[in-house]
Amino acid sequence: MTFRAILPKELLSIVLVRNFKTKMNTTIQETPEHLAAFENKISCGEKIEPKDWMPERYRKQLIRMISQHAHSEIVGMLPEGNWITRAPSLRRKKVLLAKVQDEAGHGLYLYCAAETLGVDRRELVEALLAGKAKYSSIFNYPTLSWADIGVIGWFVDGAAIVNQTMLARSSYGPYSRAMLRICSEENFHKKQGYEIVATLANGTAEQRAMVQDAVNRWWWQSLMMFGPSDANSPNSEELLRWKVKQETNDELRQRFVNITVPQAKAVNLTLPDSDLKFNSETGDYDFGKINWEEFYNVINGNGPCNAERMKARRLADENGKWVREAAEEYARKNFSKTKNI
Ligand code: BYC
Repeated sequence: MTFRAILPKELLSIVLVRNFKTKMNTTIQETPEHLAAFENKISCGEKIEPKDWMPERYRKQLIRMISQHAHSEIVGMLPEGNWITRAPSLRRKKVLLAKVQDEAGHGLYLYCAAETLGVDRRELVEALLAGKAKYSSIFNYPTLSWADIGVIGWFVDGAAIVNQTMLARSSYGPYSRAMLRICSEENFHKKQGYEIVATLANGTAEQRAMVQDAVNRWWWQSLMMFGPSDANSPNSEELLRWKVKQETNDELRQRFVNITVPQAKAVNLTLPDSDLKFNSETGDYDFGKINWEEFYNVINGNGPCNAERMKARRLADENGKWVREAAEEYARKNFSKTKNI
């Protein structure tokens, strides 16, 4: 069997692109003039593109953030992928399969966006597998019932949309453009989740209890997705100055709460926060205290599913080794043939 026959076309082209990509950001010494021109471009709302000069710190911040985002998409396939075989109907199974596949696509765009900064995808993946790179805290919790799949779409994809709509205006061109497509797909994901939730909320007493339980287990963890409070966010100042982020962690978290409270009311579900109430002065919903100890525990590798997630990714990497080797060999042979023409 030829290699072309066993590899999906998309995977093959990704492997080929990866192997022949050249490093784009040649290092030019940073001078006050360079920095001033760069910051001026950003303040005029122009995008920074891969071949433009950028401070080393900007490049590092973007690699950190984009790669963590890519890892989150890939690790994020695990809690939902776990339910593909157990979805309650063929329709639900097809929709979930498509959603999980979309997340893989998001991971691939994001690794490509990170590669435009001159880093190799393999280095990034190895940092994840070695436990050195972070990914979103939310994926370290278990999916205990079918209702969790609905609530993940509603809360987790909903939170991601709030965050990523802001990132679609990011100053770095490849990241902002990747976000445009990702956000449109996330919108479908959120709608499929909310539809599952609404169906269960209007179902039997047992189904209502199941979905309320899922809401109770995912609410606070979804608020943590936006990161630490502004006072404790070491990266925010720099990212905001360079317009990688355009709004703070707390501002985005508040927007998510404001959007989600009426949606919960519409399906008669209760959000598990006795301090949640509308503040007519600010026009926001005030909410209770987040358990930051739990958050730091999870991002430091000690959440309920961190070990399980990393084990699954390491196994997938090991099982995919022969595919990568075959793809690289195919690319090498094909490239030397092209050179001989
Ligand atoms: N989880 O200074 P801060 C999806 C880390 S996936 C883990 O505020 P920053 C989906 C942070 O990295 C979408 N770590 O950082 C997929 C930093 O550590 P380092 C995921 C977190 O960068 C499948 C430290 O805490 N979205 O939608 O200014 C199925 C201090 O934080 C978290 C993204 O990745 C966290 N929640 O802001 C369904 C969005 N929060 O690196 C759905 C892209 C913070 O200094 N990323 N940390 O060691 C961002 O927008 C920002 O990086 C963050 C953090 C808001 C996450």
